[in-house]
Parts: sequence; structure tokens; C-alpha cells
Amino acid sequence: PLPRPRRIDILGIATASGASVRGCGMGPEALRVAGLVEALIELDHAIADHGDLRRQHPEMSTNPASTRLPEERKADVLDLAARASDAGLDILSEGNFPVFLGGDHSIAIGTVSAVARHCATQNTPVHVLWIDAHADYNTPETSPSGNLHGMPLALLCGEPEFDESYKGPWLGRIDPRNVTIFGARSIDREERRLVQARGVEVIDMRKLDQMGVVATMQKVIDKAKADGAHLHVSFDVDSIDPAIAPGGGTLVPGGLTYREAHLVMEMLHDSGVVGSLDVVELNPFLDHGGKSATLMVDLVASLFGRSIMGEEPGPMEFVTDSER
Ligand code: 6HN
Ligand code: MN
Ligand code: MN
Ligand code: MN
Repeated sequence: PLPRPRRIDILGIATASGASVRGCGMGPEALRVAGLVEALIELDHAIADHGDLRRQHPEMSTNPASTRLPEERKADVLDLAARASDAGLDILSEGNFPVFLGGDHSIAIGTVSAVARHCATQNTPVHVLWIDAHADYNTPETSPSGNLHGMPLALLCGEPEFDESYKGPWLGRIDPRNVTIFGARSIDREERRLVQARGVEVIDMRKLDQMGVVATMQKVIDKAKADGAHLHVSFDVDSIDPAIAPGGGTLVPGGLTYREAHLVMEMLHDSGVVGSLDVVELNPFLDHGGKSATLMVDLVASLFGRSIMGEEPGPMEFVTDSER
């Protein structure tokens, strides 16, 4: 029988606690306003929207910069990561495809943990495609900012500089050699040494300029297929060029073009290896009239089967655990 399409389960994690710029806590709602659910229904997918996880009390600060210090925000980040990990695990256990809406990129501590925990029960390797202007591989020692959205990969890859206060039974583990960072153009010095030492694949913008999306993405897809892996895609809005995606708090010039970003998603759709997705760092407060939110919705639609020439794109075909 044909692989049956599973349901797409949307879960927002409405937080900016991992960042020093506020506003990306409004990301999930902006993606809904931009028509995320409608776009997926249009593609004939079954959808469940689980709403948003958020901290109990609204953010407030007594410091003059109006943003709480990283140390004050850490407990929020880890509490939300634990809850996202458990909620994500439930979605995956039911055989559904989780789409996690950030929130800053620290939410991936929880979302990737969910994937790692689920795949451990299935004996399936986890590969991660981290589409980002940054490497997000700092540790508490190397981080120039102290912000946890710059550290999720390092924590998930088991870097020893994270003490027990960052950990719980909800935390999953991934192998840095199965991580590809795609679109990077701003990596801190110590961070660069770490990703190189751990064998993380970095397809930076220079490599992308020279080799193009097709060759670089095919390698990521082939590797996941050869390994029978679940590919988790973590899409940071700041991977895209700020000229077309201004809605981010840590913008860097020289990013992905409109077509490069779509081609990535189109190739991922056709590959059939993607099993979960994060859309993170969208800051509606900094966006220009919903431009970045709309672009992100269109990119998610490409991942789930929207195509230029396809008359009836049809649902994405998922590989079920039993078919691996
Ligand atoms: N993001 N490398 C910088 C830091 O503070 O660690 C920037 C991190 C940005 C994080 O965009 O998800
Ligand atoms: Mn990021
Ligand atoms: Mn980034
Ligand atoms: Mn599964």
C-alpha cells in the first residue's frame, strides 16, 4: 500500500526567553495570521493545531534595557524545552508530523529532544538540517551574549560545558556528525573551533555560492536516506536574506534568496525523509507588514508539496516507522 499521509500537528512555543531582542514570542500567532493552516489545508493535509506553550507570567523586567538578563531567562527556556519535548514526543508517538512554531531558536532544545527520544524508541537515527545564518553551537563558556538561542545545538550534541542544571529526563541527544548547518555566515570564533572539532557539516554561504543548492542539499538528503534517518529541519528565519525577510532580531546580510530557500524546501519535500520541522526566530514586531511571516508560510507550503507546475500537488508521502 502507498504510504499514508499522517496528520500535521502544529505546536507553538511562544517565547523570546532565549534571545535578548524581544518580539519573537509573537511568532506563532503571526504565522497563523499569515495563513499557515489554510495553506496546508489547501494542500489536502489533515491538520491539528495544539495552540501555544508559553510561560505562566508575562515577561517583565526591572532592568533599564527592558530585557531580562540571560541568567533570569534560563529557567523559562528550560521549562519550555521540557514541555515542548514531552508534547512533541506525544505528537510523534501518534505517528503525526510536528511543526513547531517559535519562538526563538532555544525552543529547538525541546523540539529536537522530542525527535531524539521518539527515534530512540524506533531505533532510527536522527539527522538534523539547521538552516540558519548562525551555527547556534555556543556553550556557556564560548557564548559572547549568554543567550540560549545561540547554544541549542551544542547542548543537544552533548557538549561537556553544560552542567546538570541544563539537563533533565526530557533532554535528548544527537550526534554532531549527523548535523548539517546550512546558510551560515556568522559564526563566533570559539564556536567555529567547536563545530570543526565535532565534525558538524557546515554548508556556509560561500560554499553555497560555489556549489549551489542542488549539489549541497542532495548530499544532505542522500546521507539521511543511506542512514534510514528521520530528518529534522530547523528553519531559522534569519537564514534568508534580510532584504526579503526583515522580521528577525539577529539579521546578517548575504542570506538565501527567495528561490534558493524554496528550492531547499521543494527538494526536501520530494526526498520524503523529513519527519519534523521548526520555524523559528520570526519577530513580527520587526517584520515589515507581514512580509517575513508570509514568506515563511510559503516555504512551509513548499515543504509540504506546493509546486509551481503540479496541478494537484497532493499530500506529502511520509515514511512510516514500520516502512524504514
Ligand atoms: N539565532 N552567535 C550569536 C550568539 O549570541 O551566540 C548569535 C546567535 C543567534 C541565534 O539566531 O538563533
Ligand atoms: Mn538560530
Ligand atoms: Mn540565526
Ligand atoms: Mn516515527
